[in-house]
Formats: sequence, structure tokens, C-alpha cells
Amino acid sequence: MPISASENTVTITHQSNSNTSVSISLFGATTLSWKVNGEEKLWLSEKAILDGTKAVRGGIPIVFPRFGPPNPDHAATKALPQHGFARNSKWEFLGQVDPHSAQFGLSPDQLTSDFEKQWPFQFKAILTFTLKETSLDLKFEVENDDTKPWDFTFLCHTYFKIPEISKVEVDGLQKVTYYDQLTKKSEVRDSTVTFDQELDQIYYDVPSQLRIKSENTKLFKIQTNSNLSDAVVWNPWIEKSGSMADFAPHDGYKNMVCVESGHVKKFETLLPKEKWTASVEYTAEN
Ligand code: TA6
Repeated sequence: MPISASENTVTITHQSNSNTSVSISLFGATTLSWKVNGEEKLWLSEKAILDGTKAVRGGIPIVFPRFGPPNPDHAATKALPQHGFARNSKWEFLGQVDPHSAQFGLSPDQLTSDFEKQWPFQFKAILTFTLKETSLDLKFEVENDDTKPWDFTFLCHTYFKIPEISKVEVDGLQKVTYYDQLTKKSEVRDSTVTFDQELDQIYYDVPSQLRIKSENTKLFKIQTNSNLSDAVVWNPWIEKSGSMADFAPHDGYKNMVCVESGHVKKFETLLPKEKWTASVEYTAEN
């Protein structure tokens, strides 16, 4: 059965390999698990809250209509919680597109009254997940269903499962300007991104292809469409992971890295009836 749906989770199993699958929670349309030939490719906290009362710590949370903490400089989203409401709302399973694709929808009537008050705009969002033999493809489509323009930022907050953070590098961000959220400085690097402490960096206008490697072994390829022109790289390291109640085990930071494809440099404005599409394909290369 390529697609099975339980009360809150939809699982797509590859027809050619029953050990290749993806499981998506209706809460946030969050990907909880992506297995390739039986091997889990995403990191999920052992204390992740999966009942919809808090954004899932791990997997692929969806960030919309704003990335980052509330910012008084952006009036339309300043009342929203960090990273917006998409990852904190219950999406609707819209059904399967083909044996390996499933769609999920979100619109204002599915939001809590608080979220509706905090962001009072009409929209329709559809997420399509497509499972391939060694890849997982996400397509996000959003339409302005309102009579007035609104603007947003978007990001896939993907937690990749990796063998050992101190041996991992993110390749493709050399020569790309980034804002370091810890030092509050803009920088450019010549080298790949490596990890020996907490790292939280936002890269702008990135190449369409990035790679996560470990000791020169390719682990993941990340291929994006032109709308996902930015990327956030994050590892909480020891102290920060210890400060998050839903981050477990506390040394789990050693086995995860967030490489988050997004559109976060500037808010994108949609006029009434305008649509915007973002897509990212993750390929497991090892
Ligand atoms: O991944 C980038 C980031 O904005 C970090 O600054 C960190 O806050 C992380 O997201 C996790 O945010 P969350 O709201 O899920 O705890």
C-alpha cells in the first residue's frame, strides 16, 4: 500500500522498496521520518512533542508566513510566534497525487483564532511531498486569496541526521554573504561550513545546489528552485541543546545539522490571486 493514512500521520512507501518511506504528521505537515532503504535520514528529538501543542523538534518543520522571531519592524507579522503558524497548525490531508505523492493543505479556517487575529489574511497553501528511490521532494505553493496584498517569508527547517557533527561540512556556501546570528555580523567565508561550536548563520542568494558531507563522503544533496534563494545553517551545540526541554538526547546535537532552504532575505509580496511556488529536493547520497 504505497500511501497509508492514520488519524494524524500519512506514510508514503516506495513501491519498489518497502524500506523506503516518508511519514508526515498533519501537525504542521511536519515530516517526522524519511527512510531510504531502512536508514533514517532525518533527526527527530526523542522528546519531540507530536500532539500539535508545540512545533516538532526535528524532521522538517515548515516555516510560514515568517522566519525568525517576532519583529516590530514588520507590522503584519509582529504578533506571530517565532517561525510563524504553519508548523503549529493542523494541515488537511488532501490525498494522493500518484502512488508516491501526497498533498496537504492549510487555509485560514484551519488556524486557531489567535493565529487568525495575528495574521488576518486570506491564503491557500498546498504542500506536495514526493518520495523517490533515494530522494524526497517538497513543493510549497501558496496563493493570495485576499482582496489586498500581503507578504511573507518561507523556510523548510530541515534537521538532517548525520554521523558526527565535528566531521561534517556544508559545501556550496563559499563566497556567499551570510549574517551570523550569534556575532550579529555579516561575513563571507572561503571555506566550507564546519562545526566546532554553536552555529547559527543565514546565507543570502545561495547556489541552487548544496551538499552535506562527512569526511569527504557525500551525505545529502539539496537542490532548490529559484524561489529558495537563501539558506540557514544551524547547530545548537552543547549549551543551547541543553537549554531546550524538547531536545533529547542532550548530546543529540552531535548527530544533527539543520540546513534550511528558504526565502528569508526579504518579505515576498503577493497581490490578490497571485501564486508563489518553492521546491526543494533532498537526495541521500550515501
Ligand atoms: O534554525 C535557525 C533558528 O532560527 C535558530 O535561531 C534557532 O532558534 C532555531 O531556528 C530553532 O528555533 P525554534 O523556534 O524551533 O526553537
